[in-house]
Amino acid sequence: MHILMTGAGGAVATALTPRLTALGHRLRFSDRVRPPGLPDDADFVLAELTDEAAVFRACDGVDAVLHLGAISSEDSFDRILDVNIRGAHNVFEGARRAGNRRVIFASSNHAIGMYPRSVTLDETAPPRPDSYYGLSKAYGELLARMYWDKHGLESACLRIGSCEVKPTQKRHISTWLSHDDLAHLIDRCLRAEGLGAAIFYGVSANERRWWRDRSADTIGYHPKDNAEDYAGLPGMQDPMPNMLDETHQGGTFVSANYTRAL
Ligand code: 15L
Repeated sequence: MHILMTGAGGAVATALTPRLTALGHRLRFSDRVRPPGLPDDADFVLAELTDEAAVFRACDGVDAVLHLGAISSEDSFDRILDVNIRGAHNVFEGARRAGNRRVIFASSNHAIGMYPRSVTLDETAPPRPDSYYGLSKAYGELLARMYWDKHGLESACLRIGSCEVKPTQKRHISTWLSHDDLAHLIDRCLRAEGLGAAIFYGVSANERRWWRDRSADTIGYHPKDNAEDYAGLPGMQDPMPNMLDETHQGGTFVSANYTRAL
């Protein structure tokens, strides 16, 4: 499938490029600057997410959009509003105008970060954002829902956990998503029939994960990696210094700017 990948210069996009290519997909890249490692003959469209016309141009002529571009952690409300909220709107609207088949939206566990770690969530769990960043991801999920309900644009919103080469901290024992499993999840979302407006968790086959959805049955997502294999490494048992972060799913995003009396 021919896919526009936004945020092409980011670490996750860089890890996905060879994997999605090996899975048979053709990539168009976009970002606000040309990623240094991109080959000269790569299909690249320069687009700030805030630049509606540039985003529309980037969406033109592809089958699907993989929207990874965003500010990827907490920031000021104004910056999140411009890049993540307005940017996601430009992408969904660009995909609709271009007649793209579907959008795969990189949502985040921070859309549900205020849930305690003691509960296991499925895809029906309403958002409980832990930050402006998480709020922007919840907004993206609602955009996806509206573009399906009103315009028939299919989507999968992936509530991604911690997409890292390998787990490096205790929280990752539950939240880790390997690059191979993410590529497999995206591939399944691209190939699924009748996706509608789906929400899935981007998490590997971690024994101690907090999220379980129906993605195995509905799209054939069968992750292979398990953070338990790394649980014995140094530092992997260290709790977070702040109790709020240690007890809530979003980790350090939870206590940042927290003003409620404890
Ligand atoms: C995310 O959504 C962030 O983009 C990433 O930087 C990590 O914080 C990750 O979640 C996580 O929760 O580990």
